[in-house]
Amino acid sequence: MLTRIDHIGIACFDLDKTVEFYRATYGFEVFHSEINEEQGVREAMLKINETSDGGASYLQLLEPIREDSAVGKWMAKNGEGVHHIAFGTADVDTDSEAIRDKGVRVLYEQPRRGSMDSRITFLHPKDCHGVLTELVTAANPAAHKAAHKDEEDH
Ligand code: CMX
Ligand code: CO
Repeated sequence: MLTRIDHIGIACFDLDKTVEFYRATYGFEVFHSEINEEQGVREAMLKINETSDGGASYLQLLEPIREDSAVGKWMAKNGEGVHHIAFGTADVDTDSEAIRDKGVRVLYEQPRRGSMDSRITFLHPKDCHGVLTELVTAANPAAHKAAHKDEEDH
């Protein structure tokens, strides 16, 4: 079951400058950053809020590290902007197979590694009314709660 908006993926030319924009304008801080070689991106996750399913919602800022990556190719055509949305689920395998059975193209045979060791897959934008859609299972949904509790305890 899809239980939250996990993140909105935003393509940008300069990750550091874009992070600074979100910090200075809205006060959002970087929760996590990494390079995902397979996806061809440098990325920063800005946590917006925790969600009732034990997860959280983020903005995912993405800077391509290769022109031929999915984000690099998209930016060559569109410039900066919203690249995809991602729904969170406790079970990406079951949910993506159920969606595949409905005739929507799921881009990966098996989910792959996403941000913060999550498991991710994508649905083809042409089968989703023009929206590239990602499904995400967090590495350890309970970890969000544990981290938050720790903050409260101090
Ligand atoms: N949103 C909406 N439409 C999109 C799109 C997007 N992000 N990316 C491509 N499209 C559209 C294109 O506009 C094009 O439409 P037209 O034929 O009408 O022009 C069509 O889809 C095909 O696009 P393309 O430019 O030829 O690109 P490809 O088919 O080579 O790749 C896709 C498209 C979706 C298969 C590829 O981007 C992909 O595999 N994406 C999943 C991986 C990914 O996006 N990784 C980066 C994020 C990582 C993360 O979130 O962690
Ligand atoms: Co994403």
